[in-house]
Amino acid sequence: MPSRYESKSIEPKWQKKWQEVDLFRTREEPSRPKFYGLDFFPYPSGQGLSVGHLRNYIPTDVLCRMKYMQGYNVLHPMGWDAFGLPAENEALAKKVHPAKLVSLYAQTYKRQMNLVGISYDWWREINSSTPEYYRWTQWIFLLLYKKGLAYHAEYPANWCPQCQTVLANEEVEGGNCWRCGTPVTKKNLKQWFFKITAYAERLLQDLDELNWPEGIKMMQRNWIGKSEGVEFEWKIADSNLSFRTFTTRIDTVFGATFCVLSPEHPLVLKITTPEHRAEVENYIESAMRLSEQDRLATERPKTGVFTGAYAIHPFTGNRVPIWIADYVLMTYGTGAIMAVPGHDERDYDFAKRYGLEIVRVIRSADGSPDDLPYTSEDGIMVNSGEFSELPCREGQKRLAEWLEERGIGERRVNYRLRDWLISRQRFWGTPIPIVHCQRCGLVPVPENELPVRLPEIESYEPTGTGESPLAGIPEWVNVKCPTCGGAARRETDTMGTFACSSWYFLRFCDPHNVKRAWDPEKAAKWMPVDCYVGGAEHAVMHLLYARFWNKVFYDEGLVPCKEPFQTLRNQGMVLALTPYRKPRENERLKVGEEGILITFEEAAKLPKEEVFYKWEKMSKSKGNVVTPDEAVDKYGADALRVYELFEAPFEQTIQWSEERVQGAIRFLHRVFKLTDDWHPHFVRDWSEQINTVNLDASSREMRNITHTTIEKVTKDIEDFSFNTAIAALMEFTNAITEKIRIFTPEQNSLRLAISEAVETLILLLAPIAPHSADEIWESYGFPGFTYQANFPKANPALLTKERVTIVLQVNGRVRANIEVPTGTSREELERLALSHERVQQFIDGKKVQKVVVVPDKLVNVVAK
Ligand code: ANZ
Ligand code: ZN
Repeated sequence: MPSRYESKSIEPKWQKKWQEVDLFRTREEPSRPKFYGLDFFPYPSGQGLSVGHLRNYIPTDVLCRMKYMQGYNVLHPMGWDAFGLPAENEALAKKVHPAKLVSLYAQTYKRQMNLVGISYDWWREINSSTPEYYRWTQWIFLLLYKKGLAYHAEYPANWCPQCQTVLANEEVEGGNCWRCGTPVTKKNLKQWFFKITAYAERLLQDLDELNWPEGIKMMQRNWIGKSEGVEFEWKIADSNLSFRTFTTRIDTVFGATFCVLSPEHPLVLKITTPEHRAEVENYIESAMRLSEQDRLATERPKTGVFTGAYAIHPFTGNRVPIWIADYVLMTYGTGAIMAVPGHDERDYDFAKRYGLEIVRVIRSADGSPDDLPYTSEDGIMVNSGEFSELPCREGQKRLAEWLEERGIGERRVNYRLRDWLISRQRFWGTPIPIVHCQRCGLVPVPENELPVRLPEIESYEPTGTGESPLAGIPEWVNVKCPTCGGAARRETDTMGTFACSSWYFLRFCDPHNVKRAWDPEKAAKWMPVDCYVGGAEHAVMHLLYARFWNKVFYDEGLVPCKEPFQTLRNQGMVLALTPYRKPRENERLKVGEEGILITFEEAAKLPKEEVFYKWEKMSKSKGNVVTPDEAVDKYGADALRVYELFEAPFEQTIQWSEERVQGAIRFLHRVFKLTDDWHPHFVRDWSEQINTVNLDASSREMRNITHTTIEKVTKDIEDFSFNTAIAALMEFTNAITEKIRIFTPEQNSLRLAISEAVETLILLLAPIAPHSADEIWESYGFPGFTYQANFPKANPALLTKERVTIVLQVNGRVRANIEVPTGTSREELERLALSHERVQQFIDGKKVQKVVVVPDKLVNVVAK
């Protein structure tokens, strides 16, 4: 029996044994309930994993292992999100095919995951860049195309000049490329889109049912951005043209003193008068250079130009000037607004800048001060003709009806959500299975010709013309039209990787199917994912796209559930201490930096006052990465697991600490020591006898501790409260150690109770520190693996303590403790307190005025 946690000798041994019997191969016994636990599938980068990534994988592993031991069929798969720019860029730099790189990196990831004992079913491993996988991504593309949910359209795409590719709106962060930080520009290209907007309302409504972090749901709601308002028509003065505006505040319409069209609005050049033409054209050109994000930035000064044209106000008949300004977007509402400077911030700034008329049409309801712009919707309408003195909300209804009766406007719902731009002008992605024929137009590649394979090529250099490198391979591009047999060209764009990750959770249900993307019956067995775990950075893109596709599949009868991910959890990061040197005189720093990154060796050589440290996310560029390999070598996999779980609540960021890992090691040593002190044959026969003998008080107490620990650990793991689960196991370990210390061989009932406790400890520990648990399990002579044993179940009859400690106070100060049976009556507690020697001593000579009794806790005697 080992008396210490020796990671080096036990961990490789158990990993090998698990692998030999394919222990984690998914069980599919029809009589059992199912549990699908999933980690976001990673892009396997050349850097390999850091201990930071494990904060995602270890907790899911603990939950999945527990569920399996509880009798569930557990699906716990892993795969690679292998397409995409990073691999392509690296392939370019290293002149190696991206497929080679990716499979190499995936092997490293897999090895590192195994190194910490994650229980993935590798039989289900998938790689999104293999033809066996992307064939079905293409099949799904065609399904969407057939349903009218994929279309080809000209669009001023976000263009990253550095990556030389188009970016989705979601990939633009503050006007910059999310990947490389370069400012994003616009480029007009024909692009493929998925019509996610058709599902906007369902994507919004169904969020309510999900067990997701509230913050992520909020971000999705904001991204979908539903707003209810009124759309109505404005006639242009002295012409038969008109335009429509969308407003959420029709109650302010009497304050509309001008209108603003987006610079891209098709009417602009038609209505601009000759004397304003040059200025308008200049303005349009400068606006085109800005990203949507820049144009919306509230802190930017509002600029615009007058077109020379006027519109007729539908309520007052007044002539109002029509301007163009870049803060009005063509992609939202109607691309034109009624401007109400008295009650809208942006319109107010604009009117101030250009000296346009500002009128008040809303006042506060209670007469409280209300400077302009006054934006509250709780006010009263004024200066609004027959609608004056109506509360805003009432007015909104009446004004909408007025417009509807006259047929010049109607209530409308608008969404901020845009269609999903899927085209990428890159090589390393799923080819879009479409052929362009001069005669037939867009022709889908017939299903039996899928996959459209990526060609083997020498160079993946982007063309920089906005076309993918595939366009430079005539043998691949030039094909016969599947419909008419004439000359045709393949689509050369590939799909962004969010296509691959929008259905991979379904492929895991049926990973080797060569006839279908997945068998709907298999999906019906496993879906939805019961617990999905990953970083919060996927709040919008991945999680919204995957929900959208799942809904399309649901409508097709391919999946059983409206939502793919029932429960979502976001793990905290692991930060590493990173040394910096203070800048020297005349030394310039990059924006956002406070010092110069140095290594620990450099830091050791510098004078103390020149060095400072920061806690930062682990990354290769910072040189602060701790790899699983190093950590496992130094501390052991189980110690690493315990450390990461115990250090802080699951969602919280932790600071990597060698000292604290030592704490985890000490805990594991204590467990080994305890089991070493407890004879194996004791543990083997307790269960038959424990219900037949009379247990003494000490044994009953042991059993109570055992069963309350089972209950707590089970619930805590279920709730992702791993740190408190481990805290409970630490206390449990101490309690057992104490009982073993006082145990003498003639105490037969205590022997049984301790044996139960020891076996329970091993099994409760099994999901958390599986190598150690199996080692102890074996040394006790139990067959197989802890993974195959039943997870302990708490016996409800043993959950209440038999005896409790009551604190006795006099005038609020603790004077004594007594032990009584749980549930002792108030009267009896009062009697026991008043007759207690120590209490009597303190009330001696005083008059008892009151006795406060809190059953099972305390008695306070108030005496003066
Ligand atoms: C007049 C008005 C008065 C407005 C007022 C607001 C407050 P949400 O809630 O996000 O849907 N708007 C409409 N289309 C626009 C576009 N293409 N580009 C920029 N702004 C646009 O916002 C709707 C409001 O945003 C609309 O209501 C409109 O301004 C503006 F006191 O109309 B409002
Ligand atoms: Zn054709």
